[in-house]
Amino acid sequence: MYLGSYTFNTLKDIVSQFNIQGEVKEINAYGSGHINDTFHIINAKSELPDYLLQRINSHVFENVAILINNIEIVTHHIKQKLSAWDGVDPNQQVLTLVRTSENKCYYQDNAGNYWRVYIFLKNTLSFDIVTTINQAREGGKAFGRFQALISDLNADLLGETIPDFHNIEKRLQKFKYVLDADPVGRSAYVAEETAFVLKRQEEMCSILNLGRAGKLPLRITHNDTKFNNVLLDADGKAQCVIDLDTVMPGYIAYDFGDAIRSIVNTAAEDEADTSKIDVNISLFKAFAIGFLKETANVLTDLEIKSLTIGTLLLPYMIGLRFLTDYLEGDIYFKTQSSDHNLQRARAQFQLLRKLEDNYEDLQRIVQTTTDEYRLTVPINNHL
Ligand code: ADP
Ligand code: GN1
Ligand code: MG
Repeated sequence: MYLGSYTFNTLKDIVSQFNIQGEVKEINAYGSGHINDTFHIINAKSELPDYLLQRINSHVFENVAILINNIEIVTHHIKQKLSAWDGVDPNQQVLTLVRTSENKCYYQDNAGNYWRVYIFLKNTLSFDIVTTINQAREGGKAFGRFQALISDLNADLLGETIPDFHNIEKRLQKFKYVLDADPVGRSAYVAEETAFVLKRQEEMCSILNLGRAGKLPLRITHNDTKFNNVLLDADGKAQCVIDLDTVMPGYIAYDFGDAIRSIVNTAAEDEADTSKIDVNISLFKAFAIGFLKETANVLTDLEIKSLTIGTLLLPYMIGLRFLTDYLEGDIYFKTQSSDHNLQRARAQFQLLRKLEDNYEDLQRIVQTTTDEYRLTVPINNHL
């Protein structure tokens, strides 16, 4: 078993700080996230739960107390609502944090690392690439339902776990600063990408500007709606939205756009051969159907219009973040090679070009799907 820089015994000691049931049998590194380190803790007693141990990246998340508090508020709110639904087991559909013997939901080790433990949801899978219409629809349903369930939660209750996370103006400022400072001598390699970024910079601020003008409501959003942050059950149905570290105030277009970025791409997020990258319109439609069935009656008309803008903004923003990290010397995202972040940025910008080519079609699909659900689904049908 590969445990990175940790040994089985170190991890077992950390797990023992939490109120877990049973006995640790095996520990395996798990998942393909770019930020945290994740381990699957297998219970010697198979009738008892397995656990998911995570080292929270405190370089990225500077205030772990706020982060954990946000997760507690959101998971509690959703569980309470789901407990009123027939045939739903809230503990299977929402993450459950395990407390430490000191009654906290995280543990800080002697080296200063922060750890948390969730109950592991057995017989679930997450996917980095979407291959079927069913997966896309279930992804839409999962993120749409997540939004509908928290739409009545007061955004003031939650803190910002990463300040200005989706503030594109600040992201652009930082990019320009790093490009100019050129700390690791890579600026010369990004002329084409820089021109691409600068050409679109004004239009990419439209959601931020609409929000500032009070035209888009600030909601609680997930802010990391990559498809691999949904767990599907053994029948391929959406079971649970995970990776709640960035749940904080935001605009709904961010969640729609980030999910679309990861779902409609015919290639991997970091595809080196950009000719393989295209937009799968059938997957877009399926995601929109799943998402809007849950949210058409929750979102305002302008929010609905903003969704397609979000499908352009999010690949732009994450491409810009990858590019900035490349210029900074790969200090934020986990990378597998020295030009991995540049390759990721190029792939996201290519996806954006393809989304731009299809923009009118995407807008039409969002609007017609919304109109259909506004006619057929009663308001607050499952809230
Ligand atoms: P990261 O921030 O690194 O992306 P995630 O919280 O998304 O970390 O977890 C990494 C992977 O672990 C997920 O893609 C998923 O496959 C798996 N995972 C996360 N939470 C659970 C859970 N409660 N039960 C089962 N698997 C999980
Ligand atoms: C990171 O943790 P993970 O892999 O789900 C990142 C997201 C990016 C994503 C790109 C906290 O998400 O913002 O969109 O990588 N998370 C953070 O794959 O920065
Ligand atoms: Mg994740």
